[in-house]
Amino acid sequence: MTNADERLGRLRAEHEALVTRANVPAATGNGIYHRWQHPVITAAHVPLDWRYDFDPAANPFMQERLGINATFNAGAMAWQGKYLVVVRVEGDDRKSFFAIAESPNGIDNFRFWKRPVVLPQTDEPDTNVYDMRLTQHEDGWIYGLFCTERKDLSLPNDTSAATAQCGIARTKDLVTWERLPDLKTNSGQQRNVVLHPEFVRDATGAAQYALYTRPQDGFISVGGGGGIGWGLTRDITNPVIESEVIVDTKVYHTIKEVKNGQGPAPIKTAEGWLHLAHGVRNTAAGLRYVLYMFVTDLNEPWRVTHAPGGHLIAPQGEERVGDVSNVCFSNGWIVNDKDEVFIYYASSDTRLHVANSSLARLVDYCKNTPSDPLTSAACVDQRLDLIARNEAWVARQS
Ligand code: M1P
Repeated sequence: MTNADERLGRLRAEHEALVTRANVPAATGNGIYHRWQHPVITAAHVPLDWRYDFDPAANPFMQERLGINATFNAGAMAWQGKYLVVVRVEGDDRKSFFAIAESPNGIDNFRFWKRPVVLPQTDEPDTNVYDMRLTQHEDGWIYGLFCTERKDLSLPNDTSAATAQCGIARTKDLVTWERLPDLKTNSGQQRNVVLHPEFVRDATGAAQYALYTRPQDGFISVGGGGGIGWGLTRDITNPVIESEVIVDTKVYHTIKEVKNGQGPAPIKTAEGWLHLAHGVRNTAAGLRYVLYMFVTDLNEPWRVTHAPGGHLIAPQGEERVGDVSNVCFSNGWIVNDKDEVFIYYASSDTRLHVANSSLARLVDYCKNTPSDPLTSAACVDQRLDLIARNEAWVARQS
């Protein structure tokens, strides 16, 4: 046996141990959701044959030839009895691509399919693609909407100048993807675009596809734009949104002061559409991304009916550190047949985690968490009210 063979044997054993490691519930949660101790997918979960040349003649030191830097921001859906995520896999070369991994229980044993997703190109090739949102649409297709990023050719001397737009692909089997034209809107930049799962009818009863958007002026800064938008298009094979209304705006001195964006496609419940989103504020240490929820009306999904104040999930402990520190981001969640909800969130643009909850818990959270009263004095009033009600409850027990 060569040194290369021996090293490959060790790599394989370590990889298998990692992929099959049981996850462990974290300490008592907040009653809303439960965190788990281990990330569900890390760069080390990526199959060895995507990274190493196994032939000792070609790779005598068994070096990693195509390294993986990070695995994060995953779309998600239930598929053939499995929990499936379409992960943003980022190579050491900074280019992201999509790859599907599945788990029997949603919390551990995630294993990548044999090959990454082969995404067809449009006439204008993508430089980078990321953050796919999966939507099982009532038209029968599974759509993947993602960010396609290209060099901003209007600024040839600025090597950081980029434009972000919404790319669209669809599939029936998650193996073969059909690429559709990129979404056209009146905004120079778009990220975090998500397809609503149902048609919305116009006054004549004609079906329209509905999309959550995030109009923005610059590549990083949303500028005067921003907020989670809502737009309609009749033809998804020629997707054009003429006008967007803002569903959920950014607000001064809140968790979404600088920008926000829709997470996964919303979940339909009897109480309305449940939305998960990210909110961003600035700090001396840079941007801080947290997750929050809101509910929109069943018949008018662009109208917010409940907006619990503050964040649902914020980066904690080791989650706070990574390539882009202090970030929680989610573009995928799954509801199983027991109405349990699995929220796949990434930390610091580095690895993927799960938090599990249930529809009943999340609806309760959205309906009964007070909204942000926007001033310190009003926040104190909220707490005084809670304390007074608790004192009255304790008194009634004695
Ligand atoms: O780096 C944090 C996140 O930044 C972007 O999100 P947004 O468009 O809301 O600023 C995205 O690039 C996302 O992938 C990334 O996690």
